[in-house]
Amino acid sequence: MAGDYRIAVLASGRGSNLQAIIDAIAAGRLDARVAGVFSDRPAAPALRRAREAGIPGSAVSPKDWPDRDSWETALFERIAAVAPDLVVCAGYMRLIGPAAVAAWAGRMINIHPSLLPAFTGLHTHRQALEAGVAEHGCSLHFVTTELDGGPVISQARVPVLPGDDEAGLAARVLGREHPLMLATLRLLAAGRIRLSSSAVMFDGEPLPAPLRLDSADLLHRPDLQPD
Ligand code: NHR
Ligand code: GAR
Repeated sequence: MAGDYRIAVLASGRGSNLQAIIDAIAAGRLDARVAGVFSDRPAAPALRRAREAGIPGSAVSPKDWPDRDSWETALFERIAAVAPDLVVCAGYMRLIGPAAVAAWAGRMINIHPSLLPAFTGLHTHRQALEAGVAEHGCSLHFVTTELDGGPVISQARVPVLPGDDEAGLAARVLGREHPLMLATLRLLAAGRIRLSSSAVMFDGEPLPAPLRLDSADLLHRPDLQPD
């Protein structure tokens, strides 16, 4: 039955990844529904995008709560109330604490703008330019307590070109984030990707290397490519 797979999106800002998900579902390119959008920032454009799409949106601001734990508990209670199959962190900018990580283990993913394990944390495009790498990109990984350290599901690569600045490189990466997100969500919604104790399982086998997005919409196993 169409749209049974329920996705909750956590976003702090712009929400272009959220928009890509909303648009793909509306166009019949992803068999799922966005059950709710959640933010730590009431002014996040992601919440406006949710509203415009008729999706329930909810802001839980840390400053309205006495401490970090009570705030995060309230946020994840709201998320749990929409009964998601998957929580997608898409530009969510706060570290998620161990209780929420444990409660959603194997059911929470994050998109990160680097080829993990390279360049964790913030300002990844600046980090890539300063390191002088020839390739950069984005990764989707399961969220664990280790920041940007959870098992990587899939990646897309872009070249770093002469004359690139942070904004230009970020835009090139973002152009691959959206198809990577959609292709990966399709596999998750179809039940083809799971997290075992610590390995990513793909079609029942441990994934030896992240899936790779090599064309507009196709994920490949790099270990099975000629390359
Ligand atoms: N939480 C856990 N437990 N594990 C991860 O891998 C997470 C996570 C929460 C968010 C996204 C991440 C990224 O992809 C992410 C991954 C925020 C910071 C950060 O330092 C770093 C990485 C990421 C998200 N945040 C500051 C903090 O003190 C606040 C920064 C700010 O408010 O501007 O939480 O890059
Ligand atoms: C994306 O580039 C995402 O990879 C990055 O923030 C941007 C959000 O864009 N995530 C992080 O840096 C996580 N710390 P969006 O709000 O338009 O989807």
